[in-house]
Amino acid sequence: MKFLAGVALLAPLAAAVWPIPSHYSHGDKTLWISDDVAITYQQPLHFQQYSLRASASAADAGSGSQRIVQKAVSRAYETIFKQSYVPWRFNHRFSDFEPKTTNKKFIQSIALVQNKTDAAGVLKPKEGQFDEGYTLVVGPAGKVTITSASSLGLARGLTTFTQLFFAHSKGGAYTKLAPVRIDDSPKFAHRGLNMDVSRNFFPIDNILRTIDALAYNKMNRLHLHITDAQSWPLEIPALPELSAKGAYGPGMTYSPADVQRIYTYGALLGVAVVMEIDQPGHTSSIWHSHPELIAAWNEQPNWITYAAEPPSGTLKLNSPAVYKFLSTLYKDLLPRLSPLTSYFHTGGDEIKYAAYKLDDTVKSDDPAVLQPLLQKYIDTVHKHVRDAGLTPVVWEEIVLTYNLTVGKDVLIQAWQEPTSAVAITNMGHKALVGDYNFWYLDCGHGQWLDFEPGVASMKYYPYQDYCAPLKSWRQVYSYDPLTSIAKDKQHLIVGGEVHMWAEQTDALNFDGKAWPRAAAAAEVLWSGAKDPATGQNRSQIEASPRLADMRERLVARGVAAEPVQMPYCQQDGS
Ligand code: CP6
Repeated sequence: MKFLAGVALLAPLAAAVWPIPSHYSHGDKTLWISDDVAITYQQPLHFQQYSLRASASAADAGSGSQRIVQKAVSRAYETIFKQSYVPWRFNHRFSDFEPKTTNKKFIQSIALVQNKTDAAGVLKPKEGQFDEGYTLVVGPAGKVTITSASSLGLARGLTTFTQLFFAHSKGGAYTKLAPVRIDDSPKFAHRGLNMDVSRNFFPIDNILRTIDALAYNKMNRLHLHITDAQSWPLEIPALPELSAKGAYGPGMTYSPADVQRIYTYGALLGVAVVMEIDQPGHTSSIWHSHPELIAAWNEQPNWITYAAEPPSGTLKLNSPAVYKFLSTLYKDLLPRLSPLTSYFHTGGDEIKYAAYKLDDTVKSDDPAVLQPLLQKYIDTVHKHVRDAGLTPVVWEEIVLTYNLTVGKDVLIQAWQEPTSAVAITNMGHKALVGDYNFWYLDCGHGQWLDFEPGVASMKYYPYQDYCAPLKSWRQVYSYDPLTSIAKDKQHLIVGGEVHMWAEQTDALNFDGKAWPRAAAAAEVLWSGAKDPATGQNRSQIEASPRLADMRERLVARGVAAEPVQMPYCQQDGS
């Protein structure tokens, strides 16, 4: 380490604890860990004992809290012993950095101590409801204690614990950091990734792997943008024609069992799924099964007058048939989601008023005519959402562009400029941030086609990549969700999301586009953008080798994350 004296103290030994804990101190002693180390899990009303290895084959059973902790322990076992993270990629190639294998001292025990009983909805966390903070102590004699007020906090602590360990070239796993003391808690409650699975189809395993990677980065929300203009992959048993005709093809749909599997997998990892049905715009895919519900369908060549992207098409705004459709849709879908999440996203972005001039139930593009119709629409949809016990999430245009009124419980998702989050919080609303200039991970991968309104053929998709250039991990990392937010409004910034719109993303390139850049956002959201010691944005020089290390750990768990830098940078003998 030749760059910064202050960094040099920490960097050579600090394993990739990512995101960086609030308080982290450690020594330089070696401790080994055996896979039969005893684990105890203690809550006010529960006591359980097993070993790390036994956790891997334990049944998924018990209370929500027990299932969460059981899953976290078996993941820790898999991570430390099965994913063979190799330290020599990131250590001096000529030094004997590995500890001797004689006279091994072992971790003696792991105590998971939960000092409060989880609230009843442990599988459906909501902002402010669960304390994900934890304390992790590795004592000098090898006694490990992780303490938290919640099962999710213990899971976060176990995730950190795995990042202290390396696989040894002669077998076994060790840490060189003992003793350790970490006190850690998240800065923001909502730490998410928006995954668009409509523009391209993503098989389930891709979604589950993404949830796993999110949890490993202590992110806790997967926003599933599951329908849009181009395809409707979501199976609705009460409306089977929707996906039968609106999906890209057979086998490119999500069945109720698939949805259940995704939600359950997320809930047990502390990643609440926030499904979005975008509406009333971005609904052209409904036309294939219900043409009578859609206005301004695929208006060519002037699609740009009617929609943000082709094909144009929007749900009619003053149609009893649309309201009946919405009721059938939500009565089928929402009760299946509500046991496993607290949120449902009702979309609302990028409406073009001109589309309603072609809507036979409206025949107007006058905002004064449209505003009350939009208000009735959103009130109806939000009533369905609340009746199912869920909290609505909407895009910023609902309050900033169409001037609609929504409840103060609603999360308003900003995406345009820091000024959006400022305006939302000044209205007293809760906001999620994710400015496209920083947190749109799809940007900069597009081809630059000249904008040609006359191009009707979808074979030459006229998508303009107007958010180029690509956002580097440094750009993502440099974004502070509290930018320009007044002190007395900062509590309304509930968190944020990075976005992966999928016009040019599918299962083959998703991992490399998402990771490790989403990890950069994860650290901002968990640890805060500012270094408390300086009040300035965190050092990218400090973060770089740590993120490079985290990237190796993501690769070890099957995520095809892009490299941060060359191994040479950490092997150059300096
Ligand atoms: N799709 C939907 C999109 C976008 C949005 N909503 C989008 C807009 C601008 C940029 C990138 C993506 N593709 N449904 C905006 C929330 Cl630069």
